[in-house]
Formats: sequence, C-alpha cells, structure tokens
Amino acid sequence: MKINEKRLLHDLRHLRSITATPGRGVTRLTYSREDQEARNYITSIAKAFHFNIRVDGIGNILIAPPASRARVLTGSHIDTVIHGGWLDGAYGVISALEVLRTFAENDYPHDAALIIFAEEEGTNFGSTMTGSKFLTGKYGDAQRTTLCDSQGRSLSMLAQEAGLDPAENILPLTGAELMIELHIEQGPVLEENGCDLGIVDTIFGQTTIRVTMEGLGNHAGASPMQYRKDALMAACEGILAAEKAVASDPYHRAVMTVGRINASPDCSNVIPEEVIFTLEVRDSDTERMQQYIDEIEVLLQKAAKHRRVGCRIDPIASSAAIPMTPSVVSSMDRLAREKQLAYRIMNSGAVHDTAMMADIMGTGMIFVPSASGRSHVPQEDTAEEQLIAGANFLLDVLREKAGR
Ligand code: HGY
Ligand code: MN
Ligand code: MN
Repeated sequence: MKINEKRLLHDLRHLRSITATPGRGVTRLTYSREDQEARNYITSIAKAFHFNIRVDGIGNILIAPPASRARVLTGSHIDTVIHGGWLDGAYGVISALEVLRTFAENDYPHDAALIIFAEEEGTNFGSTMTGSKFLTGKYGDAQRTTLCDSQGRSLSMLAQEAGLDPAENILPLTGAELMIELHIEQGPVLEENGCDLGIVDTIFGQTTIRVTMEGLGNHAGASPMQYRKDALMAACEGILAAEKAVASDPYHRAVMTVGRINASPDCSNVIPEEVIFTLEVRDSDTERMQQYIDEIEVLLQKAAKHRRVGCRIDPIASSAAIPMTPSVVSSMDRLAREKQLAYRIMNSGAVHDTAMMADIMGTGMIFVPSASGRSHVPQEDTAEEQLIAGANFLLDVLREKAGR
C-alpha cells in the first residue's frame, strides 16, 4: 500500500497558497483568516471521506475515520512563523491526512487519527506548543486570558473572533496511546549525511525569557557619550555576552537566539529609553539549558549595571528536553533498516508538540531533509521524492502501530 503521491503534493501546494504574505513565504497565524481557510480546506477533505471531526475551544482538531478508536495519533500544526516555509507543520498534517485517505480507499482497518495542534509556533503569544500544552494540562483556563499578543488580545478573544467556541472542552484523548509526528528536519544534518530520513531520539528543551532594558531617553545629538544611559547599548552588550557563553559550549550543542527586539521610541535621533527583546536557549540536556539561562541572566544584569540602566527579566515559556519512547525509536529503526532507507537516528533542535504529548503517551518523530538545512524562511524546501518517501514511511509505521 502506498500513498497517492500527486494528491499529497497537490494538497501541500494548496496549503502553501494560503498565506498572508504571498510571494514572501507562508504567514499563517493561528486564528487568522488564513488559518480558518486552511482549516476549512482540511476539514472539507475529511468530510468528503466521512471522517469524524472534533475542534476544541483552543483550535486543536481531531479527525478520525468512523471505525478508528484513535489509539494512535499522527499529525502536526498548520500555523507558521512570519514569512515562514511551506512545509513546517503542514507536511506532517497533510501526510497524515493522506495516509488516512489511503487506508480508507484500501478498506484497511486501523485505529489511527489525525491531530492538528493549534498555535505550535507561538507567533501570536510567544509560547510555542500552546495547543498541546492545553491538551496535556500544562496550560489551563488561566492561560486562555494570560496569553496575549503584542496588541494585548488574549488567546480567548482571538479564538472566539475566529469562530471557536470557548466552552468546547479540550479534545478528549482518552484511549490515545501513541503520537507519531512526521516533520521536516529544519537543519542540515540529513542533507550533509546523504540521508533521506531521520528518526528522532530526543527533542531539545527550550527556555524563552523576555528582557526589558530601561535607560534614559535623550537627544541623539546633544547628549555626550559619557553621560548616556543607553538601553540599546546595554542590550547589545548583554546579548553578545550571552552569545559568547553559549557558543563556547564544550558539547557544541546548546543554542541561543534573540529573534525579537524592539527599541522605543524607535526614532533615529532619540537614544532609546526602553528596549525589549526575547532570548531563548535550547539544549538536549535540560540541566545544562537551565545553567545557561542562569548564567545569561547574570550577564544581562552585569551589562545593565555597566551601562547604568535597569534590567527586568520575565520568563515566557520553558519545556524540558524530551526523549522519544525507546521502543518506538527502535521499531522505526528496524523498519527503516528493513526497507533499506538511508536514515539516521538524531536529535531535534526544533521543538514539536510531540514533546508535550510524551508525558501522557508513547512518542516518535520522523524527519525528512530540509534543502540547504534551512527552515522558518520562504526558501524552506524538501525534494518531492523525499516528501513522498517520508509519507510512505509514515504509512508503514502506522500500519505497524495502528493496524488491526
Ligand atoms: O521553534 C521551534 O522549534 C518550532 O518550530 N516551533
Ligand atoms: Mn513545526
Ligand atoms: Mn516551526
């Protein structure tokens, strides 16, 4: 049994066209018009196959064929970063949908179901894996209002405006024993090693903080350098010190990123009064990740003191490094070997909803290569034959794990 290659590529290409930034990558934020259009596209396919569909108040979706007991979940997310790629998340969702359609067309009895997690990227609220954190009780009713976007709009507000019913309880996952997610690697390892497939053994931990440097706004021309309390220079000094600390990781594994920074009043002739930026650290060792965060907080305060500005650090989100279920890793290892695929066992530097599911069920992740190791950019791409091979491997894994 093989997936329908043309249909897989067609649906992936169609999802790529649903973007707020045509010609400049895929931008599809949860609860946006584009998100609703993508949801409608997927659920219309599910309805045509008479699959059952459930949507919770956060926007997580469960799609199951009538006879399936949804014992094995497979899927990913359809939201993206800003000017992101066409495959991050969408590939795992469309491939899972394609496998369910292929099973249905072959009258193949199984207990698999497609799950689509809401707000995986955290583009709205800064917190990644939000839908799966609600599904697994890591987030509760409080976060429906405490999670707010840069315009102060809460998750609850945005979800309701998108037509979701807040009273809809979080999807029931009773009976679900295993989560298998197919995803692009988003890094260079598979391509550099000539592999077509990756089997993930650990998903990195991720800790994100928000840093506010408070200096003294002043005139850019009339303020002598020695009198300045420049919030932006303090941020630069602290960020470079943080980068130096993490880049010297003896294991060459930890990573840190400042992806968002805002200076106010954001005028070219005013010394910034306040600078706010996010800083995240990731590692496959949770303890070492926390040690880096602790070290960085000291470095940021030191830079602030040296620049005579205030420094406030607020936690945004944190998730531990999560090992995939060893028996799932070894069974996929065996399957890939039997099928003589070019594959390797590897870490995931990217975080995924599957990591959040790991404390309530078995977990496994499958990667396909990312061209030039790039992702979260419009250039994100994967060769068609690798996309097809990955979806067929997912079908084989689901036959083994969910077949009756
Ligand atoms: O940031 C990540 O690792 C994921 O793409 N949300
Ligand atoms: Mn993703
Ligand atoms: Mn992503």
